[in-house]
Amino acid sequence: MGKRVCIVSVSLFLLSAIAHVAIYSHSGILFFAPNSEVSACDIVINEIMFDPLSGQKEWFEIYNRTGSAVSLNGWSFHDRPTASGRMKTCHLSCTIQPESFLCIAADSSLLELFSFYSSDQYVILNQASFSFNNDSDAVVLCDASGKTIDSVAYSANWHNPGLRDVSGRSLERIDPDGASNSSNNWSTCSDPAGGTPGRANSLFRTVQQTEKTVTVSPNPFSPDGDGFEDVCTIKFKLPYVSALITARIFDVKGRLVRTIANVRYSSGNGEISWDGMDDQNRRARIGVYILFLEASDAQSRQYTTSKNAIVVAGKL
Ligand SMILES: [Ca+2]
Ligand SMILES: [Ca+2]
Repeated sequence: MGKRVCIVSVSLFLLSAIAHVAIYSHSGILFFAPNSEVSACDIVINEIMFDPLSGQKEWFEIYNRTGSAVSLNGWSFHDRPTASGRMKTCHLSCTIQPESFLCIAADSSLLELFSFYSSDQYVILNQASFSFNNDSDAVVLCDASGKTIDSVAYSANWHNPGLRDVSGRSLERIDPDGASNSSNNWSTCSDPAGGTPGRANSLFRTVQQTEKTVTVSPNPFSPDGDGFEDVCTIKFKLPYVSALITARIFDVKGRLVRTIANVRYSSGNGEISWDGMDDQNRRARIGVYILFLEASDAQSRQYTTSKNAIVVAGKL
């Protein structure tokens, strides 16, 4: 039985390599999808971790913009060639699912930091030559014929200028349909984990928000620990890709009750919550409070504020 599985695997590999078909399984059934000609930017470079934390290695993520699985057998990627034309090339042998993300990692260290729903979301190459420079470099993705499908020549300057330390944070593409090499289409991942390998980017958006909205729900809320409406969620949509958020709760006399976010880096569409406790970890009294939210965008150098009333309710 094991031998038959092995022969079938080898046959499938050869078939996929020779005929450039994508072979993928769904619910235990094998599908064969011919790789109709893959055009430039059908597959895009979507996220790059070029300056990982110590003990971690580089990775990058690609996104399949098409509705078909694409075999990457025979594909390769390389970094920026030196003046003498030398470059580090790594070869691929895998498949990317339709409208899906695939993280290509130098080694398995990222599995210590990031979780994946499925092994379809990443490939571990274990190729010693896989690394990218921290100041600037390029990621060039080529198909089996050597045609460039996408390339990004990034710079560390593409990170959000409002952040002091960006090591361990990836650069994320904001819109997969947007330009590959526009610094406006890239910025620092806002996910607390520092990256979003194998899934949609924290900064992903296709349409730029033009108006600011802040909603509080439930409002009133009753933080009495009975499991019902104990926490209120503050959702904000800002006209920025990302922002530094400060959110404070004041009582009606203007006294600071609680700082719930202090210059926290966030995507422009984000949320924070208040559990009804004050900064001394005491439960806030029943009454009306004011949420004062400040958001600054270092990239556009814009700043906005909003005020919302929040009512803490409870049994008298
Ligand atoms: Ca590096
Ligand atoms: Ca991602």
